[in-house]
Amino acid sequence: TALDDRPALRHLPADFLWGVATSSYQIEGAVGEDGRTPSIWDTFCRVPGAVVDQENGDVACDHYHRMTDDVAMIAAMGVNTYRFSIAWPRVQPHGRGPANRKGLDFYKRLVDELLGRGVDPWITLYHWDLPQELEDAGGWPHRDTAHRFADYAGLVHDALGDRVRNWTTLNEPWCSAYLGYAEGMHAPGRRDPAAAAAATHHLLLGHGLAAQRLRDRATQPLKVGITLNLSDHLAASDAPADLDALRRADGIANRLYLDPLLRGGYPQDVVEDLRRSGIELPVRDGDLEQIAQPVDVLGVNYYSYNTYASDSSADEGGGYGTGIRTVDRGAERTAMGWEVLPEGLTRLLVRLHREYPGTPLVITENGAAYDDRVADDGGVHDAERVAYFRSHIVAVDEAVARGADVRGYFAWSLMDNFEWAEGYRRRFGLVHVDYATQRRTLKDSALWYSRLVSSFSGSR
Ligand code: GBH
Repeated sequence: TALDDRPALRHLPADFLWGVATSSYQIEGAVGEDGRTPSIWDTFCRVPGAVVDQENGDVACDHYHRMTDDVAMIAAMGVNTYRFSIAWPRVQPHGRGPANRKGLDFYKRLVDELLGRGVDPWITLYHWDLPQELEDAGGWPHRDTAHRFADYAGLVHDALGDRVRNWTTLNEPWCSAYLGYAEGMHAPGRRDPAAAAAATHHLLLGHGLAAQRLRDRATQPLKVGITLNLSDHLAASDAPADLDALRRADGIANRLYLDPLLRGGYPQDVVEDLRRSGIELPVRDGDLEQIAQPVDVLGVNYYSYNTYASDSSADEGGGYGTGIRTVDRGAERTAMGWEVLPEGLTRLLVRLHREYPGTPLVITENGAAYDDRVADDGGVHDAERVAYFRSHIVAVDEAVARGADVRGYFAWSLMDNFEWAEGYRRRFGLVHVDYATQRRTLKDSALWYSRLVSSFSGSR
């Protein structure tokens, strides 16, 4: 059957990590319980028109109350690692000052459940749910937030550092900065390109400060990294204007983050592009060294890539630069409208290996949304998602064949959840969630992935 159609993965190492991923606001619910305060997403969801159908994360997958069963489900799938994020407003409700013991207790129990079932926890400290009080004080465009983030990282480490080895500081700082502060599509919903640039620098500084804090406190060998949303985009033609559109988009979305982290400084061409629009990155002495301290792993989130053409009438909203148009390649699209282009993942990983050598890579997210329904036979027959995962995992194997140092793969997502501005209508899960009853149903993709990872034995 199609469920047994598993690819031969000849190049992945024997100790390759197979995981599933989630994030706090997207699954937990229980937003007012045990001392949690509102995050910028709780606030943003109340803004009319911000989220499809005015939905919010108040209940989400009710994971806060169903954690034990959810961990049993993860373990039953046979994966060896689980990536989740900590809700900052749960564990440090005012964004500064004392920890909230009840909030930390939830994550201690989660970690214990995982370890007890042989699943390694992979913690993300920040997946977009900034305490609202810190946004009120200026948010990421404000330098102090970077220091608050480092303190918060230390506080989480004090509670979990004896048992958790894998630490990711930030998830997708481009999304926090540009979708949140320039395009207004994500919380806090601001539309100010200068604020987005300042947020970028303070997110990266916060990463550097937090990474150092974790290492200073470590009582066991830790792996510290950051996760970026990355895509190796293409130009529509070799015409200089199209190549320049590609350069600018690649600069804002990829190199503005990769270069300071892995090469010690911001890309000069992007700095000049920003300067031309009157924007200066708020860099102070010592910041670049703080940001550039070595990371043990670079997390890569990949969904698709774009092909860009220059078009003075087009405005992508500023998140990739202006005067740039996205070209339709005619490929199959997911329910998000993103084209299914697995070869882009191979190209991206090989590029990272060549241009930023020496940093091990882990795919921290990859997946697809489709309009799933529970069928009459009780199953969810998501053949397109199986095909998506299959082709992208083969693309990773191919990248390793070409020299990329890829150590693991996390499917996005464990289960259907709150898909940010898209609300609940977009389903990324391996597991289907019926929100009326909170009933979980393994989709065919979960069964397929489970068989793949359970039978995997690598080549080396
Ligand atoms: C991730 O963000 C988030 O980390 C996660 O919480 C979310 O649920 C998941 O993805 C699904 O949306 O250039 O063609 O790839 C997604 C970040 C960045 C992905 C912009 C799509 C543009 C389309 N997104 N990207 S493409």
